[in-house]
Amino acid sequence: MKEFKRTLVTAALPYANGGVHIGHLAGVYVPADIYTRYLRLQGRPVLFVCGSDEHGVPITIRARKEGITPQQVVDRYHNIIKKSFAEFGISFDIYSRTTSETHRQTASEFFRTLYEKGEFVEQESEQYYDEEAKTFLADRYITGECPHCHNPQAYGDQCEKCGRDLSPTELINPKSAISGSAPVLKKTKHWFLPLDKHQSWLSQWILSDHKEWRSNVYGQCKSWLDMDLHPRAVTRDLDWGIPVPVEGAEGKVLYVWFDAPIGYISNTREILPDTWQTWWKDQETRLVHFIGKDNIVFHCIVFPAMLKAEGSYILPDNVPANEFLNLEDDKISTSRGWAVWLDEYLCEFPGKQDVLRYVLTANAPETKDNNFTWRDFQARNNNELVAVYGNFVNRALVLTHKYYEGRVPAMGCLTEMDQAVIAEFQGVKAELERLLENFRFRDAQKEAMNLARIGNKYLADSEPWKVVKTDPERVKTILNLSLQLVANLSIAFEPFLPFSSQRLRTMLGMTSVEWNRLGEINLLEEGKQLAKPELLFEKIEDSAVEAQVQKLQDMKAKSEVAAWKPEPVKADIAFEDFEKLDIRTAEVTACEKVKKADKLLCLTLNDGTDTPRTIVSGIAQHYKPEELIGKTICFIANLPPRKLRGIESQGMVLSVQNPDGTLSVITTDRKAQTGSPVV
Ligand code: B3M
Ligand code: ZN
Repeated sequence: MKEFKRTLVTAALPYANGGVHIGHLAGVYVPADIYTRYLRLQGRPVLFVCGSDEHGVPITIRARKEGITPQQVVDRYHNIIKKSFAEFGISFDIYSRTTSETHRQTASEFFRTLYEKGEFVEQESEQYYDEEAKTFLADRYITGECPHCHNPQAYGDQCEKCGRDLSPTELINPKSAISGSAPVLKKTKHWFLPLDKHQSWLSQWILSDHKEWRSNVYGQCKSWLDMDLHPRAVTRDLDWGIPVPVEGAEGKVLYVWFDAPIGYISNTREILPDTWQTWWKDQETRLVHFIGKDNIVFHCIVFPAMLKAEGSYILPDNVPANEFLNLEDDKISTSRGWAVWLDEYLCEFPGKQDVLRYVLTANAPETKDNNFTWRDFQARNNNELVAVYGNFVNRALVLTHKYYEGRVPAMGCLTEMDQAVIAEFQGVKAELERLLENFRFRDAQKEAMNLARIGNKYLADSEPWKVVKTDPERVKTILNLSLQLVANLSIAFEPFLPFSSQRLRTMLGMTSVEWNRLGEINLLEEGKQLAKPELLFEKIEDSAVEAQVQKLQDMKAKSEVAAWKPEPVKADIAFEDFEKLDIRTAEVTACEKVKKADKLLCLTLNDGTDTPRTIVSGIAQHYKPEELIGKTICFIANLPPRKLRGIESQGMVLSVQNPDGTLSVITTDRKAQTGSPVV
C-alpha cells in the first residue's frame, strides 16, 4: 500500500433540516471519528472536516411549512447538529456550514473554472413553472395522481404509496404545491456535467485501480458504470442556494449536490487559509470520505468527475460507505417518528455517550444493513462494558487501594501465566492496526474488548485475594501487571470510547496517551499514587429500556395518526346492491375468548329471534369479552355461515378500523330495538 504523508478525513455533511439520530452516528460519524482518533494517536498528520449541508429543496419546503425563512431553518438545525456531535465526542477539526462566505466563494470559483474550461454542456429543457407564484417548481413541489397506482398525492419525483420513481411530467393533473394552480411547461436553460465523457477513466480508476474498496461500494459503482453515465444538471431554478456565477443565469442556483461536496474543500480552507491546498492538491495526501450508502454515487462518481474536470485536485483514496442501521427491526424514519435522537438520548441517559458509541460500533452496518434494539443495548452494556471492561478495571483498582493504599506495587518475577498474558496483549496492537487501517471498526472494537476479557480472566485465574494470605510478594506482581493491562485498555479503547478512556486515565494519573506504547507493561511506574476508583460503567435496568421501546411505539402511533388521510372513496355502486346487505342490531348476551386463537372472540347475540346467534369476530386484541356484554352492536345478517376454529360464525360484527390499526365496534346511539334493520 502507498504510504501517504497526511490523511484528510471527511464525513458526509448532514442536511440542516433535522437533528442527528443513531443511524447517522452509526453510519458515518462514529466510524469517521474512530479512524481519525486512531491516526492522531499514532501521531500521523490528519485533518477531520465536516459541516452542515444547508442548501437544497427539502430545506425550502420545511421553511415554507413553518412560515420562516430557509436561513432560519438552517441556523436552528446547524446549532443543534453541531452540539450533538460535540456532545458525542465527534472530534472534527472544523464543523462549518455551506452558507458560509468562504463556501460561497469556493463553490463559485469551482463552477467558474469548470465553466471557463468548457467542462459543462448547456441544455434547454421544459420544466414546470407556477405562473401565479412566478417560479419554476422543483420536483417535490409538484403533486398529482400517480400514473401507476392512482394515489392522488404523488410527488413529482416519487410516489410514496407505490414507491415508484416518477418524473413530474408523468403525473396526472399536476398541481403546484405552492399556489395550488396547474403548472405550465416552460423552457429553461441549465448547465450539465457530462459524466458520459468521464466514463472511461472512471471505470479504469474504480474498477481496476480500486478493487480494495468495500464490496458494497465497489458493487454500486460497477452497476452505475455498467448502465453508462449520462450528463447531470448541476444548476437549478430555485431561490435558495449559491447563485450560478455566470451571466444570464439570474434566478438559478448551483444544485445542492454540486456545492455540498465542495463544502469539504471550503471547510478545509476556512480552518487552514494558508495551507489548505496541500490537503487537497498534493499527491501525498490521502483523501478518505466517510458516508452512508445512499451517497455513494455522488462521492465515487460525480464528485471525482468534478475534481478531475477542475484539474488540480487529488481524488479520494477510499470511500468506506456503510449500509443502513435499522431500529427494532424497522427502517429508521424521521417522518414516522421511528428514530432515536441524540439530544433525547442524552437527556435520558446522561453521561452515557460511550455506551451508545460502543453499541453502534458493535452493530455497525459495515457490510450489510444491521439492527439496533434496546435489549441489545442493555445486554451489551451490562454483559460487556460493565461485566468485562468495567469489572476488570474496578477489581484491579480496588485491590490496589485495599492492599497498597492505591500505590502501584513493584513488579517481581514473572510466571508463565504472566508471560502468556503479556504476549497476548502485545499481539493485539498489530491486529488492531490491521483492522483499523482497513476500516473494520466492529472487529477492531471486539479485539479491544477481548483485551479486557484477557485481563479479567488473568485476575480470576491468579486470585490475588487468596494468594495474599500465602504469598504477599506475588500479589504485588499480579496487581502491577493488572494495572499495566488496565493502562493498556485506556489506549486501546481511546478511539472507540474516548470519554471512558479519559476518565480511566484520570484515575490512573496518566497524562498522555500514545498508540505506540500499546502492549508495553511499564506504562505506570512503581509507587505511583492512583486516584480513588469510580465505576466506569453502570448497569442499565429493564425499566429503562422498556420505557424506550414504549416511547418509540407511542411516537410511531402518534405520527401515523397525524399522517393519516381517509382512503379515496370507492367506485359508485347501484342502490339495489346496497339494499342486498342485511345489516341489523343485536344485543351481546355472552362473549368469550376462542381457545388457542389470539385474535378471536366468540359472541352470542340476541337478534330478536328465539335462537341465539353466534358470531366469531377478530376483535380479541381490542376488546375484553366483558366489555361487550350488554352492548347493542350492528352486524351483517345475510353472509353465508363460516367455520372459524371449529365454531360456526353466523355473520359479521361491524367495526371501525382506526388509523393506528385498532378497532372500535359500532354500537347504537340511543336505545335501539334488537333485531331492527340498519337503514
Ligand atoms: N447532505 C445527504 C445526506 O445527508 C447530503 C450529504 C452531502 S455530503 C457532501 O445524506
Ligand atoms: Zn403510485
